[in-house]
Amino acid sequence: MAELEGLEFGKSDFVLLDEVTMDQFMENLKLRFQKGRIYTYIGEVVVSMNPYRQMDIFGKETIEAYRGRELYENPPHLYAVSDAAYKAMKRRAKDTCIVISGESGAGKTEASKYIMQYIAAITNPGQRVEVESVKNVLLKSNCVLEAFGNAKTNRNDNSSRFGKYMDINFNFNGDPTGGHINNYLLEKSRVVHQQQGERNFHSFYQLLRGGSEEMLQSLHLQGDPALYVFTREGAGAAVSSRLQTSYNDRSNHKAVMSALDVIGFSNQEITSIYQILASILLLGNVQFEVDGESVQVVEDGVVNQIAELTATDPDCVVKSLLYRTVATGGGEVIEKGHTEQDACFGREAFAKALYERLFGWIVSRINSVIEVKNYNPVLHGKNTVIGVLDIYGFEIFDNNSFEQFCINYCNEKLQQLFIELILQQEQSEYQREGITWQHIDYFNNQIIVDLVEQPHKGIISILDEACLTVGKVTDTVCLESMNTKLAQHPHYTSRKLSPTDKTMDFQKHFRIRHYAGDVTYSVEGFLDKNKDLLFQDFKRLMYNSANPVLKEMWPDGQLGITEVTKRPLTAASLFKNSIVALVDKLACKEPYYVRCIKPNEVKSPVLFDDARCQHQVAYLGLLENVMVRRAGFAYRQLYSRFLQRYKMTCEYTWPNHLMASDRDAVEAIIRQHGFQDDVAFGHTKLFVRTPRSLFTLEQERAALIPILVLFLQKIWRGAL
Ligand code: AD9
Ligand code: MG
Repeated sequence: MAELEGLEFGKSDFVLLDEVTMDQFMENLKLRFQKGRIYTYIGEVVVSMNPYRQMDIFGKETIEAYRGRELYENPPHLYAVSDAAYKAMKRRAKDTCIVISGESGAGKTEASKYIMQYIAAITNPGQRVEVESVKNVLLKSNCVLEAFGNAKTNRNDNSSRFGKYMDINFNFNGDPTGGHINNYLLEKSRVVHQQQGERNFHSFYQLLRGGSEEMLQSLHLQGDPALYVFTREGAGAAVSSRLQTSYNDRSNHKAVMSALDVIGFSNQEITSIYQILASILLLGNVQFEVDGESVQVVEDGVVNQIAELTATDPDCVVKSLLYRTVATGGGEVIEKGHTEQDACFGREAFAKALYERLFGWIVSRINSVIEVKNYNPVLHGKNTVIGVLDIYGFEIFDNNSFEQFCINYCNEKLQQLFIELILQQEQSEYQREGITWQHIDYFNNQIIVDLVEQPHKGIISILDEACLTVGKVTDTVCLESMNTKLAQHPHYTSRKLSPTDKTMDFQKHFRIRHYAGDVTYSVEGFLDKNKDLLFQDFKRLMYNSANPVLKEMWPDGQLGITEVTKRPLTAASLFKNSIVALVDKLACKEPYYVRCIKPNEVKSPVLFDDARCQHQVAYLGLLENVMVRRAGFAYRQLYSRFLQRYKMTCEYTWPNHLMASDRDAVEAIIRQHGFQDDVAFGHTKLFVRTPRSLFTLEQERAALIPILVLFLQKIWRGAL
């Protein structure tokens, strides 16, 4: 348990509260926030408050103070947990992961960057060039991914619009040898539309405001976001963060260009990235008009520019925008002209897909640079991993759509993992080991996870079914079906089920009672977003581009219309599968948790909004976490393992014991050190309440080892 801070700063570990009540928890959290102490532990879990101001606790000296130290030796900090994850990985060859959770704007992305900086700072003392280069790419990748994957929302000026899980690989020395980034569902609908007060992805404004005149000219752009339909809505939405510098579009453009270069993108690749961005902006300005029976493009000039930027034929671009190739029942292939509505739909789908593929390609390019190369387990030992998860946080907007549904489902899954790992496993282990233990009740959100993902009955299944039904199934029809099938579910409400609720329209809305609060979703656009249809003509157009970079992003464009799979997985199912895989990946690692809390809605560094904070503490299950922890034990180990490590610290067990069992021998060690009140003896394991006892044993062991080595050397030399 962390100490080393005066009591005027409150308790540095919630486990030390006099009584575990919500009032005491909140009092301590508030006091610490007001005193500038943004981190507090619950055992090994870090509760982190967003300070909304620059703190001077991330410098080199602080890093040095935490390097190699135990959790309780310093005041609470992200660095201490990062070090714990690193030590577990290095000493015990364990794969570990750091899971950062909390709602939108709570500070997850900032935390993930500090964690990575810490790991980079404490590794590779020998300054080996290849390791330095891996670290450099890992750090620089943040800047690029934020530019392309983050945007200003009404919750957060730099909101992650994609999920990121980064594995860092280490060699037996504990130095990073590579890494891998997994990205999850980018919110691509933002490319074509933003809510009031929000912006498109940063990358567009960075290019328009930061690109040199020469660059913009070559891209057929003018440096004003108000000129482009896709950036017009967000053009006036100033990013008013207190950390002004990090949101300066112009300087960020420079930083991204230089990061791309450092990571190893070639000039041609960098040019292609910006050509694609420009093409998307220009696509937004393509207009259609109805001319008699057919639909035409209003202005050829823009289309010619798009063709030039994508290295394609202008006629083919026009054709893809106005026609679609379809296979008839008889196997005949024909071209069918779009209606104006279809043309607009196609153009938007194309713009979104261009951006999504560009983003995916950037991630895979970064991965190809940092993937572990020439790895030989026999030569290099076990390759261990630390994973860092920074994903979009739970969000509620005025208008919540398919994207919020996916994001919030993902947060339900992560909460479920937390419950499984921290609360459930802990309790069941005590039961299994026969340790006296008082059961703690907590809300298990599995019921909400099921509501979303259960086969046949869950919302995703109902959506998929509607998407696969031939004929015109509308969003409203799908909503009807959900309302009927889910009428009994305690976490689902339709307007019909709650007829007095005027905030819901029965043709449009449904509500889910999430673990973190009630969210009303507008079903409009759900089916289209779930189907995620992109006409094959666009894919073929891009595959036939003379630009090899672009061609590489569209391998499926080589398929003929009759070869295209008729029923690809829907967006929701793909997302579900990727999140299930993520959870599996996390579940097999030793987890460390950072639980982020947003102090207020107005980005103030001084305001502690009691109600908002208490709500977060409640739904994150932090109080239950303290209870479980307090009733519980910080450390546990199999008797045989414990004995092996510490037998040298006790005269009755060194070099071998004569007792009936390992358990008895461990008891002898514990008694000799006077720790009997701090432990409990399970069936197969020893449970230690506070880490301090363990720390004493570790210190004794460390002091004895040199004496032992000397002793053994003498034996070998025959001196004894
Ligand atoms: V979202 O789910 O991606 O929308 P995050 O990632 O939880 O969200 P983020 O880390 O982006 O939130 O933090 C939001 C803002 O809070 C940052 O842009 C900073 O202005 C501010 N912040 C967060 N953490 C810190 C910090 N440790 N020091 C200073 C911070 N400012
Ligand atoms: Mg974020």
